[in-house]
Amino acid sequence: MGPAQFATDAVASSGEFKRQGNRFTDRVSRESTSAPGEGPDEQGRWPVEPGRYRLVVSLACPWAHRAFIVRRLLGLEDAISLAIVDPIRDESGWRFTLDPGGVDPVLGVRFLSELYLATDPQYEGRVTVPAIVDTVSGLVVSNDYPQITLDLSTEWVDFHADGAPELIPADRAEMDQLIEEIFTDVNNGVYRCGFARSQEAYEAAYDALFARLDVLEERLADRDYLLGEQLSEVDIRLFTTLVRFDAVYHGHFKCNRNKLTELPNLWAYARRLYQLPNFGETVDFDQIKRHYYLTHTEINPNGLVPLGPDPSAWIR
Ligand SMILES: N[C@@H](CCC(=O)N[C@@H](CS)C(=O)NCC(=O)O)C(=O)O
Repeated sequence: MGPAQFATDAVASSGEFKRQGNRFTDRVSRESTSAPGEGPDEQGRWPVEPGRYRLVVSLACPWAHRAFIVRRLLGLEDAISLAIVDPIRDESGWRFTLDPGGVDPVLGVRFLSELYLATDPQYEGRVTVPAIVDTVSGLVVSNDYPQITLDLSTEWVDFHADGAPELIPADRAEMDQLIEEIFTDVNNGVYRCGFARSQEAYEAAYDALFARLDVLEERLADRDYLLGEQLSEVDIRLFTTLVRFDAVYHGHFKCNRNKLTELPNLWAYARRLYQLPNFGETVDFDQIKRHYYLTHTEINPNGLVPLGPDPSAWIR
């Protein structure tokens, strides 16, 4: 897929934050016509091969956190390996400084940008996680985070653990609508608050965020999960924003009409998810807070990282 539809982040004249598109939109797909070890077919489909691909995440990043959770829930740890970048980006971007010698042991690089530039030497956008990387060629297959998690469910089904949850319902319409609303107003909404460059843009994002949270609060009055009694992909997408809400978004991004803990159904729901196997263990509040408060120096110039809130509330 060429860069035609790719655009970098922008601030509209209204001061509104516009997120960049995803540059690498190939997929690992059961429909690939490529043989094992080969690159993508003409439609950008790479062959499904356990042990071949590496998922690069930051534990701080809500978009990467989705993939980290889904990979574990589906039991794909042996099929798709995992690289974790340092939560602090410096001028070189995401770094493999948590690994011995500062080098990813499989991909042999120090910076995620090396892989992006090997794949597209003209790349000028932000170098983002999550990314799926081919360990054979060292090329980036995808940084298309919404598709990455869906594909872990649908394309890797032969490698799912016994009893793995079915995260995508047969009829997707209701889930897809929720995904869209939650992306716009909540997942990306918190960023639109935090990165707004005008009072009007901030207020519009804030109003949309809390209006949506009010709707979700009501929806969760009579159900355990967003679609009813069964966990699905959209729960994971909401969870990774909710778990960061009081620790980061409430203060750092000025999303402060309420704390999550003041919205009783959402708070009970978020804790219910946190306490499921493979959810709470994936949450690293220390990396989350250090990433946001130390990386966005324009909105937290003194670089102090707050000590609270007390994370033990999540397991009560
Ligand atoms: N690929 C998406 C979502 C992923 C994303 O934004 N990840 C963040 C971390 S939460 C990132 O990698 N940022 C790198 C940067 O801003 O330089 C995007 O570009 O907006």
